[in-house]
Amino acid sequence: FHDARDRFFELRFGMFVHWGLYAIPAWHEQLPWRGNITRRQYEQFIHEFNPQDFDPNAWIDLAEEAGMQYLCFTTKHHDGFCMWDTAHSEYKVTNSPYGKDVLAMLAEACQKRNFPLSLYYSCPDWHHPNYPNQGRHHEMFGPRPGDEPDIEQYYEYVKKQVQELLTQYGPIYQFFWDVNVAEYHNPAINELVRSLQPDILINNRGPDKGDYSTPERHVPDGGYFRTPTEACQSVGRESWGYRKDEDYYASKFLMQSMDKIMAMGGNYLLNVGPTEKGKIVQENMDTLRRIGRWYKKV
Ligand code: FUL
Repeated sequence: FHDARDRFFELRFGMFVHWGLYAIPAWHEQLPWRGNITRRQYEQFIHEFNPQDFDPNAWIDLAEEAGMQYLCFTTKHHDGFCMWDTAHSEYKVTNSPYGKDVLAMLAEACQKRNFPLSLYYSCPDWHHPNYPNQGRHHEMFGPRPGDEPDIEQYYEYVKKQVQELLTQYGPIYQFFWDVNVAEYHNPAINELVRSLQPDILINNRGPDKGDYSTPERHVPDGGYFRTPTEACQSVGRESWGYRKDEDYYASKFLMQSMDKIMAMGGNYLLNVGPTEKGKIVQENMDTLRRIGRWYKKV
């Protein structure tokens, strides 16, 4: 009996990429919540997004040099901005000056190179009028004029987007939900995901339980993981998106955390945040290459 999802035990090391409008202010991917800016002001960054240096092959080259075996991309972060040409929102990359579907470009490059692609998708959505803005990350957001908080309506939007993401971009390795608000359980959505791509793996942050757990910036002190686990960690201390004054970890720190996670049976998803131009900065490239030289030896 063969289960394609057993790939999880072979693809042990992946590249996480947080990329969106937040690369422009270059402070934190949760700027509208953590920073001193209104959602309305933040949304204006769509008119500046023009990543002329974006080259998906350069990202995959670097991932391969680092020994990484797959790439997980933020299709939509909490800001609600869609990095693909969705038919269900105007707040999307194809309405920016860049105008191109960056997910399509990335998916095409991954497919050509046989490099598995995973999709990150945030349940919280600070742009969509139906998202209730409740729970973690939303303490200071009330509804805006015109908002109609309605989780059922919002989930209809999510389903339509899932349908696009899983039918128009080729085979997807994993669906990385981010932080669903616990009371909005909805098993039908993961069922939809599985019906569209039966071989997909789904993480445990979605509207229903998934296939694997996702400890974040955390290395347990000994023991081993009792269920399939993919730990995630960013190269910087402060942000997952690109940050101008980021305090980057030493490669040694990252190697040690990766080494421990893997010894406990976990996979390791290491994050970089490309700049507003679409480039991964030199310092991160050096770190990833150093990790690659070490990882390929051990
Ligand atoms: C968290 C998010 O809130 C962060 O912004 C980031 O995306 C991280 C990987 O997951 O829960």
